[in-house]
Amino acid sequence: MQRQLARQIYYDMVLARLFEQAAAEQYAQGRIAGFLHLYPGEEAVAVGTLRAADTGDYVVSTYREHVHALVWGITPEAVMAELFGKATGCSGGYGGSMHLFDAQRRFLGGYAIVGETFPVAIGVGYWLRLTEAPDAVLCYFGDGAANQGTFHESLNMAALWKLPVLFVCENNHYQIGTEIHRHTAVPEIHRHGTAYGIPGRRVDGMDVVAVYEATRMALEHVRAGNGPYLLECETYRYRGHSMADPGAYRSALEVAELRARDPIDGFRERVRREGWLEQAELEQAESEARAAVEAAVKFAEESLEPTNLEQDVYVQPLDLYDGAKA
Ligand SMILES: Cc1ncc(C[n+]2csc(CCOP(=O)(O)OP(=O)(O)O)c2C)c(N)n1
Ligand SMILES: [Mg+2]
Repeated sequence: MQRQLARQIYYDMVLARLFEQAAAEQYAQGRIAGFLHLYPGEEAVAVGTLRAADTGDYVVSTYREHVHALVWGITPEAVMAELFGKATGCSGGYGGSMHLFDAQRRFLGGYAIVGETFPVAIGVGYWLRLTEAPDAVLCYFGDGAANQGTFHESLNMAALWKLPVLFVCENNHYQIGTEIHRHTAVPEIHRHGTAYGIPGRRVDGMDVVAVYEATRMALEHVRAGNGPYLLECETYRYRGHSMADPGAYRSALEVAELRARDPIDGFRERVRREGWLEQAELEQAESEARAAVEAAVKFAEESLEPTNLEQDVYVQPLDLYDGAKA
């Protein structure tokens, strides 16, 4: 792996872990309201897939999307301010944790409804196909979302129209408190694509290099005009489903076993073994990430709340009313 890429990946994963820890602390202090779904343990999935994508690609993610937004270039300040509900947030403070958005960067959400990402992704994919654009869509979803009707309907249409969509399953084995073998008849999520002629594979989602390489191959397939691909990343979340969930349905032993396969520790060991980076470079990346998170919290604290709550809620309501009368 190239030095520059190894450094970027390490920085991304450390930033992701520290950002989410800071978000949990700020939530506990009452500065973040509503639901907050955190990503520790799953970092290799967002980082490995998005660092393998091109900057012109589109990203559609779920409510567990802070890290996708950060890797895709939304600044830690703009993400943290959005969690705080401040006007300087990437959605103007109107969206919050589950609705991060940046159209200019082609980051199209942040969706709270399970299975909502699929129709949005195939809409963009359809447009890319019509305009013969070279870009792809990365569509993230959890293992639980594979049971939704939108998943099957969208897979069918994406295959039928050969849309350039990479479906990325973040299989963390739980749908809130329900373990995967209790919520789906076929727990190998990538196999769900076979009914629609969509190729796919499962990859170790705790291994960022494996995720990166699998994504490169998958995106090559998608960009060559072959239609969609379904990449299933097996991963694990260390915390409960959201800050409201203590996660008592899992044994301490299960969590400890998965923590022993931590994606950041694993990558750091690999970097040392392969000689990709020096110890000083790792430490430098860590302190830069720490400083970025501290600055983000300060920025969010000092920012102002939005003043006009009606802004962007209605599209010229009077015009619509007049149109209806006519
Ligand atoms: C249509 C719909 N049904 C139910 C919910 C409530 N809900 C929120 S998250 C969630 C679990 C989803 O699990 P999964 O897709 O595996 O994602 P994870 O949280 O594990 O990342 C449920 C059922 C919802 N938001 N939308
Ligand atoms: Mg899940």
